[in-house]
Amino acid sequence: MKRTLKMGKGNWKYLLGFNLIVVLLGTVTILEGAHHLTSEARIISITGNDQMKFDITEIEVKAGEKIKIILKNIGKIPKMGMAHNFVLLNSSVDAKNFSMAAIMARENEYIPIDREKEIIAYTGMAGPDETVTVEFTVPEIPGKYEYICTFPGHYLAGMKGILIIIK
Ligand SMILES: [Cu+2]
Repeated sequence: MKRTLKMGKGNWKYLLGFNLIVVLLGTVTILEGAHHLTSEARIISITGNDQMKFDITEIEVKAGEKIKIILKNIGKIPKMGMAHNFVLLNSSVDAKNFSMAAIMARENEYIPIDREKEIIAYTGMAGPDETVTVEFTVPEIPGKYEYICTFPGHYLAGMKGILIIIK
């Protein structure tokens, strides 16, 4: 994943916090990995297109199931103007509000770092013919969790879906 961080006066604190999050996420991943050594992640393949739609808008999973999302951008429009990601939000998060906040996070592939606790899992941005993936364990709490693409305007255009967690 390519990241560009411009270092300004106030950015050191931000960068430090970001590094801490990366270290914490790394630790969690290692612990998760040890816990699920015997179970392979179930692969769920999704496409995104130039019409700003996911082909799959409903995914049913078991509580605590390990899954791997593979998102392919099957469009043709250059990445600057059209790219897609998969961002799974916590069940209580207002997705529309979140997508608005994400617009400001262009330098971080439209993932607002200050709202990272509202995110369960996310991929990088996929340009045309690119594929991005994320592997994670879904929450233990059954319910409906919304996933969206945070490229500006895509949520409002309908680029979203529901992950349903069942017992
Ligand atoms: Cu998109």
